Amino acid sequence: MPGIRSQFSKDFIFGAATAAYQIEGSKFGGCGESIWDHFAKNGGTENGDDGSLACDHFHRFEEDLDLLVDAGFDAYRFSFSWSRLFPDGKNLNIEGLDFYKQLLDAINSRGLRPFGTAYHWDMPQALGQLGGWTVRENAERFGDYMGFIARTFGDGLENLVSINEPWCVAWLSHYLGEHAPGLKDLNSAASANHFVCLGHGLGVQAARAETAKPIGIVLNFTPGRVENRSDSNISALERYEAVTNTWYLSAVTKGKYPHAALSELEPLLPRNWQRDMEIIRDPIDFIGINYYTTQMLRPGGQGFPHVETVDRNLPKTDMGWDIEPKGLTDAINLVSQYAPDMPLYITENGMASEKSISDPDRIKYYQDHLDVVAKAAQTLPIKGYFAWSLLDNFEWAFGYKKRFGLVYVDYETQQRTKKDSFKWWQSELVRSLA
Ligand code: GCO
Repeated sequence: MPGIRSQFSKDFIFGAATAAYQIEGSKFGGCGESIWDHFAKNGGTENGDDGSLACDHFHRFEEDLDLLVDAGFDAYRFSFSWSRLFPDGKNLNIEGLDFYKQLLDAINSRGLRPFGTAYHWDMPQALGQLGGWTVRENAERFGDYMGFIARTFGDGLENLVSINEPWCVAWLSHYLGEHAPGLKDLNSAASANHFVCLGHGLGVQAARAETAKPIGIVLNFTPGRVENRSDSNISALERYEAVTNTWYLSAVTKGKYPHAALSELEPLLPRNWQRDMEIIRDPIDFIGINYYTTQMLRPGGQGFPHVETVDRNLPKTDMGWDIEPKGLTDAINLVSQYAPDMPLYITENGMASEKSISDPDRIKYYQDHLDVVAKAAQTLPIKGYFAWSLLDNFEWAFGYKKRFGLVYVDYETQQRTKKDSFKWWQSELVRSLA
């Protein structure tokens, strides 16, 4: 019986994804304090959990890479920790440099294709203290940092992503207060919404000067739904889409912010923001799509974009997120409207489940979402799919309570155990080769 690969073109890439702070262990190797260590210390996370030990991947990366090979994956998506490389935001940490050199060698020597991300949320706290993403100087520092990544590691990478999920970096962290630095302030969110885009643009320019490898961005999408197309529902949906799904997409592909959000945020944007839009839309080579869920909305709620979510009778993940594979089709179509012909990757997709080793719910989630991707890939340039995540890991504000892994991690012993979903991937990918 043919496996999953038979539904895709021969060069379609399958991989799994992780992020530095969620797995490495920030107490090792001269890593500096990041905004996430600081946020955790100040009560921002469940149980006070933090990434100081996480999955101890810093010491166990060889074993973890063997798991990827064992599952039959082609590629590994990981991130560089800004705080490990530049603990004080300025000076290079040689131990950090050596760690990523070893990691890249170990990925390449196994024949895995390394998809690197410059920023998956662990800004050095020293820069957080200077205003984090709400100030221009840090967008400029990010540009320099990404240039460093491209210069130092570009040869060993398949491609390089600037920023993972700018919506989380800016909106979730500065307006909804759920991620570091935990602000609930529209002014800060508006500044961060612009400077994260500028950081991306400066990073792309700096990296372009250092490497010929493809450079892109990873955006997350949570398509909105409304119960009917009344005028008030439609305008609520437009405001929500503009701030959640199209702000960054439109900025990087067209150099414009969407009107339905700009109308409210413009007075709060940094002075002369318009002058940065050319940098922000500097051409990129691919877009990564992260997709987990959709939301049913209605007008209301406090604060911009003046919507509230409505509970639906859909199956839910352990995060409480509705499972709706069609949302991934919508996300793909949205991106391809803004960027026709742009190579796309599904850079994250997966679910939290409270089940430990036997996780049939997760297998079904992957099957249903892969079906959707296979259909879209018949007509659109979708080049690969990455499961989130290889390992159970530090799920940000939820600490270690939520498990997204294909591999179960016992956080006491650091023992890794393959879940059924891991074995499902393995049988699909191996069967495909037969
Ligand atoms: C992301 C996140 C991951 C999360 C995952 C599940 O890029 O969204 O980066 O780090 O763990 O999304 O919430």
